[in-house]
Amino acid sequence: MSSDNPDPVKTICPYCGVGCGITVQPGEEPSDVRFMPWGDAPVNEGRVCIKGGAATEVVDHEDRLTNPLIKEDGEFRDASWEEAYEYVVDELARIRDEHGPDAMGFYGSSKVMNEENYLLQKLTRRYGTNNVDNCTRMCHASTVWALRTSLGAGAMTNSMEDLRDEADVFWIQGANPGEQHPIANSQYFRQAVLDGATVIQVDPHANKTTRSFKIDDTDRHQHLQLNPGTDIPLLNVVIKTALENDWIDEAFIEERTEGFEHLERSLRDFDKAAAAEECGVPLEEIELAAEKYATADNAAIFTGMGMSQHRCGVDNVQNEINLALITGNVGRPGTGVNPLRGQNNVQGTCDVGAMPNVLPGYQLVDDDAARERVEQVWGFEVPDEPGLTNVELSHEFGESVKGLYVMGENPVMSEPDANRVAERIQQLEFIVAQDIFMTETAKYADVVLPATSWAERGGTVTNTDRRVQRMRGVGKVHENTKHDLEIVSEIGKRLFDDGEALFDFEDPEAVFEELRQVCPIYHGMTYDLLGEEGLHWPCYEPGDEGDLFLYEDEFDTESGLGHIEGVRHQPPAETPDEEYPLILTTARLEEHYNTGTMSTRSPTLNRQTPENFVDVNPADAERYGIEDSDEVTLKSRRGEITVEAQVTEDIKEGVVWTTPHFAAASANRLTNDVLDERAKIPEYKAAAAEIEVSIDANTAADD
Ligand SMILES: Nc1nc2c(c(=O)[nH]1)N[C@H]1C(S)=C(S)[C@@H](COP(=O)(O)OP(=O)(O)OC[C@H]3O[C@@H](n4cnc5c(=O)[nH]c(N)nc54)[C@H](O)[C@@H]3O)O[C@H]1N2
Ligand SMILES: Nc1nc2c(c(=O)[nH]1)N[C@H]1C(S)=C(S)[C@@H](COP(=O)(O)OP(=O)(O)OC[C@H]3O[C@@H](n4cnc5c(=O)[nH]c(N)nc54)[C@H](O)[C@@H]3O)O[C@H]1N2
Ligand code: SF4
Ligand SMILES: [Mo]
Repeated sequence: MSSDNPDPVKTICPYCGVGCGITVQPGEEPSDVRFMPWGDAPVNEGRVCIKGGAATEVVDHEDRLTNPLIKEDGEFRDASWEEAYEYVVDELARIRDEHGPDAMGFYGSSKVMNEENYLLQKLTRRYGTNNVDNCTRMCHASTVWALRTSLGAGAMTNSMEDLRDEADVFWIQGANPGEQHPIANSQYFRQAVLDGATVIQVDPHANKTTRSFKIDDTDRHQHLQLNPGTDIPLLNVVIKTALENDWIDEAFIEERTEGFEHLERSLRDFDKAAAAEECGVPLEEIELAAEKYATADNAAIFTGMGMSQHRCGVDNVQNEINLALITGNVGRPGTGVNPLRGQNNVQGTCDVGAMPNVLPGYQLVDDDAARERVEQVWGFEVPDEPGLTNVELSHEFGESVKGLYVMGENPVMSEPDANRVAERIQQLEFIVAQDIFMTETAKYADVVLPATSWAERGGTVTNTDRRVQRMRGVGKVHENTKHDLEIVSEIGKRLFDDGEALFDFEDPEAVFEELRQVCPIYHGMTYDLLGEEGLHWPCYEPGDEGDLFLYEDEFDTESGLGHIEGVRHQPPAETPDEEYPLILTTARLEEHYNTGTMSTRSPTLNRQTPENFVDVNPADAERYGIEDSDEVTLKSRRGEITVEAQVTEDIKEGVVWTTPHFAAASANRLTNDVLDERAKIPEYKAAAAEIEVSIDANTAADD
């Protein structure tokens, strides 16, 4: 085995969207890769959280996929790349010929680089369908929808840097940066609080974010512990309080927004006291928080999964936009509406067009002029109808959808109502899984393609504040694995008559050069210009520095105005009843990462909390006869899991809180797959549930 590049390389942490720089140090053997700090890395200046420090632990894990696999009589056997490619290409061609191109679904990956996702979505479109999506659908799809339609771009309006330096109030709703974006929290947000800023956290659960801001005994941290799914009424109380007290910015509303009258009208008969009661938070507390936000010089909103993952996800985020716009808190440093993006490259995966309704740079597939611009560069026709989103795709498995190509996702665990996903995926005629590990999804595949990991190859990724950065690899650890780029390119070359012309690229930089031509917000970037600091988009021409914050003069909407629109409360699709009297919500811990394919294999991460658990409020525990550490069965209308109970005040009474991280007892066996109508994001954050002490753990345990 040989390593392409024996020198230490500066690259980007493969876990979350903060985009911390780290150094990877190869050892004597290519497999001895080690983590080292990158002292003056642009985002984190050398600091990392527990995941960044442990990132190299999984690179040479014994479970890595090392050879292509083909399933025969229900068992996998090793295959050559030649055989695997041939099988994949024949089956993709067969499905297109027999059922048409829309019978295939392609999942891009927020764990892989811009160039690789760019190529996968190009392959999807050349195949003749727009059925390509990525985990943003389960993540910030609703946020992106609301931001795009009401402000202009589906990304953070501001950057960590200006937020740290200028924000006086951090309004953090449904996000837990203390655990999910730890370096953003410790190095940027907490720093601002040490310098005097105030934090308002809106979350049913107390967590490391809560604890990280309890800095002294001042009242600069306020936690509004609301019932899941009551964010719209809570924000309506805040907005009405701001209106009543004239804490709004009339000049800003007049000059830069539209729709204010609609919002005002929608709240005319709104009953604040009744709403506060529904939220489960005292009215005075919400009013106090409203005063802090609306009277601050610069107030910034941070929004996460607690807002986006509801069937009213778009409206949830729209109401945050409403609050920001009426108080004039957009378009300046230290303000804005800021989704902390999830995976290391979810922002980039969306930017490069791995979504069913947009081409690279968020150009709509049904916009003729945009499509024609891209077609000119590509040299083939792009279908003009938006494709299916990934949860819609899985709802169609075995129906209109017959085949699936999954690059770096694990839908059998990550999608809601996972028992049903596992049933439906078996109805497909052909599945390819391209991953670094044998996932719960890959187990159902006909062909498994082994990819190199993040530490082994180069490319670019885009972090949560739109900074495009280069990743650099130390070379292959396992000889017979291949870079995602090479795999997709080889399949493209073999599958289409014009494949050689469309998919032949010398290296990731050559792909980036093509990407720039079709993606206006990246047009001004080159590998050389990205250098070690990276560049923020939008970066239209070489030499542009990119923008730290957006919308200084106007919004990127058709009218140039920010769009305000009153929204009404829509309770979760399932609310507690006699049979299922609790509300289940799901999220994650710092040492856990999504479906656990990497984090459960990392000794440092896995030893912290190696099994799933459920947080239960002491009052509920007493009602159900549950003691701390009891094994309990948690049930919803869709399934059950057996986990250990943690009896804690951290969770609100009437609510139970667990995680999707472990295959054997994943929250997604319980979650509801109802979708937001527009963004198609599932309601992971609220389902009706019941809990009981397990009678026999062994019989209740999962298969
Ligand atoms: N350590 C670690 N870091 C990660 C990840 C990981 O798995 N592990 N995943 C990455 C990814 S893909 C993403 S998208 C981000 C996610 O990061 P976040 O956006 O922070 O997402 P969650 O932790 O799922 O949920 C945030 C909070 O929402 C709260 N919540 C639940 N229901 C509601 C509700 O109805 N209303 C409100 N207001 N709050 C609610 C939860 O209690 C939780 O504290 O993190 C990224 N970073
Ligand atoms: N109940 C509940 N469910 C949720 C959520 C929740 O809050 N609650 N959150 C949702 C969110 S925010 C998200 S983002 C989704 C995540 O859903 P997924 O994206 O399906 O989950 P991951 O575990 O991140 O899967 C990433 C896959 O990429 C693989 N991989 C890593 N590196 C590479 C590489 O270099 N090449 C290739 N080919 N593969 C690679 C990993 O091994 C892993 O299998 O889950 C969603 N599911
Ligand atoms: S904050 Fe995110 S990017 Fe930074 S080290 Fe931790 S997991 Fe990696
Ligand atoms: Mo995510």
